[in-house]
Amino acid sequence: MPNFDLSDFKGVIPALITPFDESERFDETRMRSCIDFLIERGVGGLYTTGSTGETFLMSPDERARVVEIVVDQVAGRVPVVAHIGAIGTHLSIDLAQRAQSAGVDAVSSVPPFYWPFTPDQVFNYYADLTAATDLPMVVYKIPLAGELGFDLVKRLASIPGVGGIKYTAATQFEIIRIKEEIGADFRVYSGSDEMAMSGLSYGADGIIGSFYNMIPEVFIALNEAVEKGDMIRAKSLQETGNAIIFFSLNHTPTAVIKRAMAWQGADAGYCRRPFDNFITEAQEEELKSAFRKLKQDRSLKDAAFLEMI
Ligand code: MN9
Repeated sequence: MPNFDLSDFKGVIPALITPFDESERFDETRMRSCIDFLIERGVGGLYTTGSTGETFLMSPDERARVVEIVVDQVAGRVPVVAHIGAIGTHLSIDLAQRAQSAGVDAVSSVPPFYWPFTPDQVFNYYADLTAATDLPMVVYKIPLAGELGFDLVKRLASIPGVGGIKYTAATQFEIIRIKEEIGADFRVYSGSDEMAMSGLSYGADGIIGSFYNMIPEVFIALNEAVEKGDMIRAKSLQETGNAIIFFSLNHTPTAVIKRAMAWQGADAGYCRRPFDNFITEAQEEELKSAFRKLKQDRSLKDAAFLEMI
């Protein structure tokens, strides 16, 4: 039985990284310590095995095992949502059922990708997947996996069990439209970290993203500022976040995130190839000094890791 309802899944939610060791093996010890670090920082939940979790670089058995370890380590402290998306319906159903057995609170999936599936095929994919477990489903709009137009989002929302959307897009006005036309109870998670402030101020229930592994405190403060209506403070926090995000996007962002977590005492290991890593001491030192320069040039104040390097 899940510990939480989807309505408990809110606030700042890391799209959890998956630590791999120097030989690219899943590193359970590192995973457990990263989870404790994030919960101690005050995140509202965890979203496992998504893009940031390098899910498409793992076998189905590995994905299922990561989900098991996460649920075990979280031990009911915060809600856990597992991304179980794959191109094939059967494979996704299998992952969803294994995630349910592991004890997650909800599942989520990108639409089937690579081939341009028709809206009906995407609809059927989500209908089959949602029927295969008792868990709520969070559908996922992300241009990398193909377009999910507003009409299709509305149709998907009518499937019993579909409870929300992870909304990663370059525009955000649809967040207001979703709340107006689908309903206030349909959960919306803003997925572009660069636009967390606008997502939240447009009515998103939470933000799910990569950089909440690395600088959760910046976005937790931003979320609180938006809740209080302090838009000046929220904007300043978004600017700090964006300076760090845009710098990181010029490298391999997940590799940067993993090293910056390590500097804070939560060693998140390395990425799987073909991603690359900051693996030597010299590479890591170069990354640190670039961040020190960014901190100074932009007078960045609110990011914990910048105070530690
Ligand atoms: O939605 C993430 N998107 C991808 C989740 O992984 C494609 C975001 O958190 C981005 O990594 C972030 C940086 O562009 O907004």
